[in-house]
Amino acid sequence: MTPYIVGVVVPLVVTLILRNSKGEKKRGLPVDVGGEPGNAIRNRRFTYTVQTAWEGISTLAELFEQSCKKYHDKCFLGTRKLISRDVEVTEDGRSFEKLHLGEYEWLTYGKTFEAVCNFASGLAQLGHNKEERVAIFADTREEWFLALQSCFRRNVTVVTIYSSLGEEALCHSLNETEVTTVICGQKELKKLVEISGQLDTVKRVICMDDEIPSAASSTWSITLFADVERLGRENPVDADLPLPADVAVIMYTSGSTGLPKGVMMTHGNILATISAVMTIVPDLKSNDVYLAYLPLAHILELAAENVMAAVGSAIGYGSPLTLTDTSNKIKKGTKGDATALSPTLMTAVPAILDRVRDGVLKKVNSTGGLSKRLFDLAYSRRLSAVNGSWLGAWGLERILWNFLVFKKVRAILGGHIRFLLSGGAPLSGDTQRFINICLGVSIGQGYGLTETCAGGTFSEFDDTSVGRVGAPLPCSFIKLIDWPEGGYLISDTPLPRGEIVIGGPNVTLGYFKNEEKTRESYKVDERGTRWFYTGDIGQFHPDGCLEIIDRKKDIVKLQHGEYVSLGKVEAVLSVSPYVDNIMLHADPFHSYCVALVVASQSTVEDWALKRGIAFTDFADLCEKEETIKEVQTSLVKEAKKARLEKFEIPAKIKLLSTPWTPESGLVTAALKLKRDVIRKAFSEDLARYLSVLL
Ligand SMILES: *[C@@H]1O[C@H](CO)[C@@H](O)[C@H](O)[C@H]1NC(C)=O
Ligand SMILES: *[C@@H]1O[C@H](CO)[C@@H](O)[C@H](O)[C@H]1NC(C)=O
Ligand SMILES: *[C@@H]1O[C@H](CO)[C@@H](O)[C@H](O)[C@H]1NC(C)=O
Ligand SMILES: *[C@@H]1O[C@H](CO)[C@@H](O)[C@H](O)[C@H]1NC(C)=O
Ligand SMILES: CC(=O)N[C@H]1CO[C@H](CO)[C@@H](O)[C@@H]1O
Repeated sequence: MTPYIVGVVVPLVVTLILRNSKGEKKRGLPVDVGGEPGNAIRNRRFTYTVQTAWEGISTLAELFEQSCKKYHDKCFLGTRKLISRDVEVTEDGRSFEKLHLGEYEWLTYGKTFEAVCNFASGLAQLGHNKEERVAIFADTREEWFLALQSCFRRNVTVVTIYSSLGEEALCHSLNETEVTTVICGQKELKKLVEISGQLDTVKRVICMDDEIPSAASSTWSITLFADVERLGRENPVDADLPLPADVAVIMYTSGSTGLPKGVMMTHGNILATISAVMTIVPDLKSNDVYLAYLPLAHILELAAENVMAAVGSAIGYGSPLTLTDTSNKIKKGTKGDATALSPTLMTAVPAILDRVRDGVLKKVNSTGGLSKRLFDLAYSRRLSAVNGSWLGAWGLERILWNFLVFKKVRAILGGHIRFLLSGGAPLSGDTQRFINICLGVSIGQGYGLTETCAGGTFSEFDDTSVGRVGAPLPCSFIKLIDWPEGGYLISDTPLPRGEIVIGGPNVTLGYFKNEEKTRESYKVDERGTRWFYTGDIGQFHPDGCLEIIDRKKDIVKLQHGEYVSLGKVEAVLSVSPYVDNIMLHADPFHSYCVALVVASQSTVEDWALKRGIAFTDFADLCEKEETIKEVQTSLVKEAKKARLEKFEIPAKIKLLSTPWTPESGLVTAALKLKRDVIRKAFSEDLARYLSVLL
């Protein structure tokens, strides 16, 4: 056994609870760590950072092999067979693809291991040297996971790329990592063909689908996934297992500025994270069923699927567009993934949970009458019960309401969900409560970054508070450090505040081929612990839980020294019904800020009609002095309500008529503002507005 690996198995005994004087459960405890001075907290159950939860296991390849032997005959990976693909045309002439999917078909752990060994051998037979990198560029599916594990068995580093990534970013990632083999689906292969002229290093493509598009390029060879497996079966090659410090994955993340950066993760990094997640999900067992549909190119999903594989659970694959019976791509009258699978565990991003909530509310509203009143009553009764304590919320009344009202809601996700893991962005308190109550499940909310291998904090399943992201994971120390320029100090009262710094074995090696950026954000202290500087601002609650309150980049110091938190002000102003989107702009050379406001067409036009204001089109309306004045008055009203300072209220606004969409490049796929891009696109307006007021 390698000396620094500590085997820890944590029985989830919830009864072991430390309480502070107020009777509040302590979830994180202060810890003395090295490095920059600050206020550091660790997980309450661990005095050190966890590296592996399995004795003698130090890489993902070993963990996978152990699981496949232990759970040999159990179902592992499940995929639905396509029965038919139809095109439905709506009344207004738009056409939609509708799928009819069959029941799940399963590979056992034993068969999966065979497939992985075969594919790994096949890859070697195709001529892929293990020093060269493989890119996986596809939607989440069974073959993705098989390809990943195959590469791990041969110590081949995998480059992961979001299947929705744009051409420039795709070229950049493949080129920078000198990938020679790309494993992708038919849809992604078409994208590759379009940029084939710029891909100097790619020699071979392995296509997961049976059909290869006819326009394929001749500069590389194309082989079917199944053929690689067959080739390997006929010509087996010995495994070449990696060491914990070998790079397992280079994960390209779509940043909100510039080209994506590749984060290098070792086997040790990912193992530390999944060991930590193991201790978070209550009672994880081999009879759990997990619905996999988020992008595997995201660390949250990659870690989650590896956790499931480690405990012998079944993983059923689906997609966001086929999730429920009423999902866009599901043929009417046939089953969505969740109903076909009846999962017990899921991961989700807030956008998807918001969608579930809106869908349920819409349905309840449209039925109206008694059932709506019953739903509202049940919801408010449960809300006041849950508000106190989640654990105390059991009882006869709960069972009754579940039977009468919430059973149907629960059926949307298959009826058996017991735990949801949410990450990627903060979840609104409303949605969290809604899911708690209507689905009757607890949500674990995590905060972490690709750079920390998703390690960071995690809210425990019995934590009923909203708006916080929990205590440190067992694999992480969380430290707040002073940021005097931004006005956040660890000596602040009532709660210590500062920049969030994450340390531990989970912290990744840095950015691939980017020493400068790596040095900016990573530091190793005198005790050898790696720390990542997140740029997020947080505060610690007395029970050791973290709350994210701001982002360093989004804070600007004005001419007279006041600080404006752009995100905070935008959140306040966007409550105005006239605002569809808003970006605040400020710089150190002026004493006030200005804003770009994308107007909400329906509200602004309604207002204009009521006032009898004539206009030729919406763009024209947005130019009008009186419209701008009306919107600005509304912004000032919201600002006063939220008690913003005078210098935080935009002195002048530009009203825009065209929405900001991911296609326009002004916001990310998750609809976050790309400030730099927007600033550039509207630089003249911004400069003029700032100078006019001088
Ligand atoms: C794994 O691959 C890397 C990169 O090619 C290499 O540096 C390392 O030595 C390999 N590990 C083993 C155990 O062979
Ligand atoms: C690919 O990388 C090389 C250097 O590694 C660079 O010279 C070339 O311009 C890059 N090509 C593209 C298309 O980015
Ligand atoms: C449902 O109705 C309530 C008021 O009864 C309203 O607040 C809510 O926005 C409606 N939700 C949807 C999704 O229509
Ligand atoms: C829930 O508790 C908070 C404070 O703990 C309180 O402000 C709120 O009104 C409560 N909501 C309900 C529905 O009881
Ligand atoms: C895999 C990896 O990076 N492991 C490192 C985790 O951190 C400890 C010290 O905190 C190092 O000793 C390990 O090498």
